[in-house]
Amino acid sequence: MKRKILFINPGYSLKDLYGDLAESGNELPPQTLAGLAATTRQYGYDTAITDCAAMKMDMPALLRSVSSFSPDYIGITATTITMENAGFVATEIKKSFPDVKVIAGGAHITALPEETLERFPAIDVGVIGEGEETIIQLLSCMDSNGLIADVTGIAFRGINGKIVITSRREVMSDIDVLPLPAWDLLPPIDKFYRPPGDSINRMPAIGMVTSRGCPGRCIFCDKITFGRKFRPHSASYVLALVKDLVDRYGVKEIYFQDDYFMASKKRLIEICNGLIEADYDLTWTCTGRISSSIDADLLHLMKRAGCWQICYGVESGSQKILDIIQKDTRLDDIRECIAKTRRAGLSVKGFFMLGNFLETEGTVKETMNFIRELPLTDFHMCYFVPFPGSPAYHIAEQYGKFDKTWKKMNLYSPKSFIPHGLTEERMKEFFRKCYRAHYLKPEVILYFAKKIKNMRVFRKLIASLIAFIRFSFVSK
Ligand code: B12
Repeated sequence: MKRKILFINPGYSLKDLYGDLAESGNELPPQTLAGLAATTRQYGYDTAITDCAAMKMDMPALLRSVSSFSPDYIGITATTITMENAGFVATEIKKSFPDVKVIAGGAHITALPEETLERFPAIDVGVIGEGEETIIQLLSCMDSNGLIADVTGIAFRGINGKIVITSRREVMSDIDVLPLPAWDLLPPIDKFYRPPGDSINRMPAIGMVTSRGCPGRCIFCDKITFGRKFRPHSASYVLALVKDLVDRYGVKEIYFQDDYFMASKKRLIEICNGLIEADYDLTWTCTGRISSSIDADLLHLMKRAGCWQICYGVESGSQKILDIIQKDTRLDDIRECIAKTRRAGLSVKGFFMLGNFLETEGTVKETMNFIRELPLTDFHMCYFVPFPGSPAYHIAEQYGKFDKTWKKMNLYSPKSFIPHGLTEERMKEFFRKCYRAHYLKPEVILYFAKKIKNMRVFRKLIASLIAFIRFSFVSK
């Protein structure tokens, strides 16, 4: 009989993830689980996904869904901030279904496998790093009651309860061998997912990554899952991914959320040419990295291919901060790249971080001035958090007060890291001022007013606006 695996995206509250900005927060189809599920299905496992986050499922509903599918294995995904919840889900499932093997993976367990297994005895096995090859080797080993110590890339409890960590699995050299994500196992994309109103113009929409690894040296980024070598899907694979989403799910907009979507100019040109040729009713946005390789021809081609916005990681308006976080960019390069992108007729969203190492009132003021100066159409700021797995995690105590409690590692609340010389209150105040510096610019208000083309966009923007007002002027 076919063995069964149920993947779970544990629930979490948007309030926990996005704080006072929860109303403008988003829920996107989890590519992580759709990808892993496609792999286990390809290897003959009866596979299902329960996305508690999207379906707003409580524990009794989740336990009912486990009971009705009756899996042999449970696979749970978690980042640091969702780990407590994932551990709770594992614990409750184990209480009701003690024979089910619980496997967990993701950014958090990859960074802290030992601590996580010690804290949550209900997790039988932790998968470290890239998951597709490991889960197949692990399941086939467990199917035949083999020795899981022979499986590379896992953490588990040995005979005396001591945590054993096997050797790290090499990352895949060719990720094109992976099957297309099993989006069909998720709840319907157009009904259950809530993309960010400001970053998505049309529905149904999806966010996804098309590459792994990033050569950047930024110390705030957790890169221990995929490493620093850029390993992209080929342009033809990406075009197949897009075709599948357009043809089978009616997707009208895609947000390419790769760490470095534009890293290969050759691949990007091929993707754009493929999209122009296919002539879908599709628009898209992507992440970019400030670089001199971005030229007007490329930007115009992207626009012709349906791109309407590029999101750049600006991070700070202080060169001193950019240097300490190893962003490898200069303020003038940022100015030039953003101006070039706007000249090509594309919108630009700037991502910023507050409370970096060496941050002072002076550097925050530089950032605020930079926000006012740059011709950004959209803006996003979060607090700097030294996540496990990032280089910053190991040195944060030198630069400020660092609370390593997992649940506090939230990018929208300054509870985890406060640089020397600043306080939580001052950080919150600056945070609100930065948001105001952008969203109260007349040209930005006009930009958003022009976006109101239908009731859905209107409702989403109003909800975001109320959240913004409450957050900028009312909340403390
Ligand atoms: C896109 C993205 C988002 C999107 C998610 C959209 C979506 N479709 O779900 C949004 C914007 C919503 C988001 C939110 C957040 N994100 Co985010 N996000 C990413 C990003 C760029 C890609 C994630 C992705 O889809 N990767 C592709 C999949 C295939 O990779 P993966 O998830 O790592 O899964 C692989 C392995 O980890 C493993 N695996 C994972 N789960 C499991 C489970 C099992 C059972 C097994 C066997 C294996 C396994 O196998 C998978 C395949 O190889 C990553 C950085 C990156 N490059 O991965 C950051 C990243 C995951 N995010 C991060 C963070 C911090 C957050 C937030 C906490 C931010 C916040 N609000 O405070 C939230 C948390 C959301 C959550 N539910 O956990 C950090 C996590 C660091 C950490 N130690 O926790 C990362 C690593 C960024 C970074 N470099 O620092 N994020």
